[in-house]
Amino acid sequence: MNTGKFTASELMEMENRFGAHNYHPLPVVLEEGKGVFVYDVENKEYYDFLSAYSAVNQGHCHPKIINALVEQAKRLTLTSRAFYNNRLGKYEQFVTQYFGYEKILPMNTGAEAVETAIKLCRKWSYEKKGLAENSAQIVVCEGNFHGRTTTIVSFSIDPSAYDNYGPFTPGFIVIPYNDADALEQVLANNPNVAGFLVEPIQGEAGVFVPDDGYLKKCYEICRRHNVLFIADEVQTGIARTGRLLACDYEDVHPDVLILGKALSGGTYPVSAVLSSAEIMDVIRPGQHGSTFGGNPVAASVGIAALEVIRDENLAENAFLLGKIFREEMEKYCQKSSIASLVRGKGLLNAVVINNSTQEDLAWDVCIRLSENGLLAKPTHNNIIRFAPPLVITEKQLRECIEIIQKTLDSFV
Ligand code: IF1
Repeated sequence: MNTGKFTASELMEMENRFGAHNYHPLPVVLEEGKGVFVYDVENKEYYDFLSAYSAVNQGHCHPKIINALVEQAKRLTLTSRAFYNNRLGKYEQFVTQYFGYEKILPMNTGAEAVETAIKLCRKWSYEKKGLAENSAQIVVCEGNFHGRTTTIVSFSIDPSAYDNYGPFTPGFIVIPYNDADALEQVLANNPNVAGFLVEPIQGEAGVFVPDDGYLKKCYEICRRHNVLFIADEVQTGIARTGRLLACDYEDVHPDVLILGKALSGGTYPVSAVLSSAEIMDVIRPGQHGSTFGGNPVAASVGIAALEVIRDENLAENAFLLGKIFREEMEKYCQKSSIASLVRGKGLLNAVVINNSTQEDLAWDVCIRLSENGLLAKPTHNNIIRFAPPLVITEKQLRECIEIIQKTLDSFV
């Protein structure tokens, strides 16, 4: 029977009892992952359609990335940036060439990279654009999600993200998403705007894809007003949406690019800010940093993770399979009374559940999906995000579409 192993309910009880209640997880306790699959403590297999919020694009425990992690961990893990290490320079050269930038500033989490971009933008605006001290404004969008720090939640419009966390950091202007005219107006009327921080697709908002041309228009407006176009591709980047970057769809090369999550294939916290030398050089020694940022393990893992994306053609796979997913789900939604619509790009998709008869129906759908061997999580009550690892095959995807449709059918 139970040979010293904890049961699922014991493990959940421990988290509930000793952990802060800042999450409400689905009642599934995982202990292994391989490719598109995760396994719970009873060895039940699931397709992972969350991919750790798009961090595990390369699939769970990708052997090449794990090998880079383990081999480097055996040699040297951390030096701090007080000294050089033999991995960082190679990584910095590799990443900048990979994404077409001159400079990278390495951090760990997505939120730290966003914070770094904000600081970089402000400093640039004082030292290059010539704004008066402490006057810089950064324009952000309604429905944004950029992380959890006090400054970042200062410009969230989601009460659960900011309620009772004040006082808040000033210096942000919120405009509607997917509205280039609103950006034009605010820049035309406000000479103190330093940057525009935007998600190419809003993930947390429910996978909200803006109109074609929106990013390009915004980029051009920023150019005209000498405002930095800052793309948060923490979630959309690294092949998730069917191109290496979601901005690639519109040939937009952000002035400042923010990456995280899949930059390590989900094996380690690795994030980065990329930019031109002219912008990045405003930060000089001692003016920004991190104990762990740019450590040798992160550097080794980062190279391996990006090589996997390229060598396994994961952007193409996400593009093709994403099309199939939306085509099949669109057909299904047309005749379903509980699935209203599907939207997304590449393998970042969401299905909107008709919750008019039961408010938390999406939660129940996700519970039943897990019973049927597929993990997904609801967001905003009635939206289910479907984002499998990009290594998924067409055959597997079609099997998953069937699981999803059968599960939805069981609620009619
Ligand atoms: C949580 C969502 C996903 C992000 C973008 C920065 C960050 C994130 C565009 C910060 C993080 C997260 C964090 C996670 C849930 C998650 C999420 F549902 F909230 F929106 F992915 F869909 N920019 N996204 O999406 O990165 O500091 O977390 O490394 O529970 O907060 P981080």
